Formats: sequence, C-alpha cells, structure tokens
Amino acid sequence: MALRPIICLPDPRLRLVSKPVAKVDAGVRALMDDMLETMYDAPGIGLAAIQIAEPLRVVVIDAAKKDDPPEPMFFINPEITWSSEETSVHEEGCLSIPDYYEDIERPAKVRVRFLDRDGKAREIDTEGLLATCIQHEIDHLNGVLFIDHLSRLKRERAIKKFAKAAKRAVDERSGEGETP
Ligand code: GNR
Ligand code: NI
Repeated sequence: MALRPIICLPDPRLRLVSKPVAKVDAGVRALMDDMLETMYDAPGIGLAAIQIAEPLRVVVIDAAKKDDPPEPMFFINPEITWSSEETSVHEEGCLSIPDYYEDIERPAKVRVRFLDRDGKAREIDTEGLLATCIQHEIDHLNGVLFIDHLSRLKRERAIKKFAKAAKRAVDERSGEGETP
C-alpha cells in the first residue's frame, strides 16, 4: 500500500471522464488499497481514482460513524439505477477543493449498481451520508465537482479563490514575491 498525492483544483485532470474498468484484477485491487490509505490519511470519507490522477471508474468510501469500527466500501464502475424524488441537503467538502464547504441538495436515496472488490456485480440502496457521498464520487468519475451544483456566482467565487491560491504557490516557488 502507498500514500498517493491528491490533485486539487484548478488541475484540469479533475474534469476528465474516467474510463470503465475492464477487468477487476490485482492491479485494480492495489489501486483501491492505495486509495483507501490515501483517503484515511487525508482524512476523508470517500475518494475517486481521478483524485490520485488515475482516470478509472473506481471509488472507495468509508462513511462509518466516528466511533464505530471502520467500514471500507469499494465500488467499481458504479452506476445510479434509481434516485428518490425526495431530496436532502448536506454540507459537502472535497479533498480536491481544500477548506471549502457548502450545502448541496441531492436525491436523498439512490440505488447503485457496481462491481465489488472481487468483480462480483452488486446493487445496493443507500440513504443519508452514504447516498450523498456516492453521488459526490460518481460525479468525480464524470468530471463533475460539488461546486458545479452551486449557483454560478458561488461557483465562480470558489474557482477564483483556488486559481489565486495556485498562482501564489507558483509565484512563491519562482521567487517572484507576493501577489496582492
Ligand atoms: O471527505 C469527504 N467528505 C464529504 C462530505 C460530504 C459530502 C461528500 C464528501 S466526499 C469528501 C472526500 C472527497 O473529496 N471525495 O471525493
Ligand atoms: Ni470530492
């Protein structure tokens, strides 16, 4: 297992549409192990492979409550097969958009079809934090970020903030001093 760097906004790779996994083999399981380790270290409750620069349709989630035992879940080629009319609002954050949090409205319940770690086809019904998180992760597989669900004004403000932070980091590395 290895810790892998998480890519952040404005990295254009976050906008890629990830490719389906053709075969669940040892390479895919090794990728999922790296993802889980990277997610726990961050710490976060979910991670899509593109966040460690692998454009594959692979997601790991652990949405267990804080004092409960860990509950790692692995989703390969996940697809939403049903969403509830009922919606819920949850405060979301993203490891690729550090220190930015907003309330997002999504379907409250979703049914998800996917391959598990052993390559077995499964379908589960989700609700609560797990439903929110799996929708956030499937968005990543399609190059969509949670800020895309905000009003245009809020989204542009968030993107601008990260563009400035990235420019500052580049300027500091090349010794050009502060930007106002
Ligand atoms: O750690 C995370 N927390 C979170 C909280 C609310 C809704 C979604 C998430 S996922 C996020 C980790 C992440 O960026 N996954 O892509
Ligand atoms: Ni995210």
